[in-house]
Amino acid sequence: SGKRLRVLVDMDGVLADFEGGFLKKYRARYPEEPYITLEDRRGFWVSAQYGQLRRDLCAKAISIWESKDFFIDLEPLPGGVEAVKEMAKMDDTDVFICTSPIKNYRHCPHEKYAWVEKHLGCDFLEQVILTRDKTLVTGDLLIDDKPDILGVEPKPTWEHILFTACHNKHLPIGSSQRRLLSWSDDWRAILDSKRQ
Ligand code: UMP
Repeated sequence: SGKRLRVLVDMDGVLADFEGGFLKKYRARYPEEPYITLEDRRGFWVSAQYGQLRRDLCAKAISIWESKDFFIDLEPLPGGVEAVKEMAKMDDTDVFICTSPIKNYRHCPHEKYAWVEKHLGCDFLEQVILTRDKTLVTGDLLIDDKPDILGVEPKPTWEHILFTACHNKHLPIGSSQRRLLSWSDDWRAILDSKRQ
């Protein structure tokens, strides 16, 4: 056994059901407006696809995740909380939750911490990293549903594992990029592949 393994796990779309939570609250708040089913979602940015549907729907979409209780009310994605808890108990393994808050900081950062406390426990608050630039965070793996993770560091230390989501499932995967299809997929094998 060599050095410890450091795993960075994204929150929205990986541990918390951002897409499902968004659609439910959008439809409740704007019942007369058109919407995009999860089946028809394409591209990471929900706001961009709603803006393409109709120009004013971009702002309406943004109003949903800027509202109080949006982030705390997100349901956990199947198996995510259990996987992260199991990972954290593994020998020689450090797990951090690495998540980008929205720029409107009224509710989001607070509710992200509250979500971790609610679903993973207060001890897990030690593991939270809020950053708008994940390339600056060092780690062996970053499990994230965003296809392009860019920032000021051109050579991040982590290997990005693309977590499958409604918006990225149709994307052809780059020859070198690995995917995690869900938390039922073999995440333990991906961790083991990075151990010395
Ligand atoms: N987000 C937007 N606009 C969108 C979709 C998501 O601002 O159209 C937000 C939600 C999250 C952040 O706070 O972007 C994405 O964070 P990561 O999943 O990359 O950590």
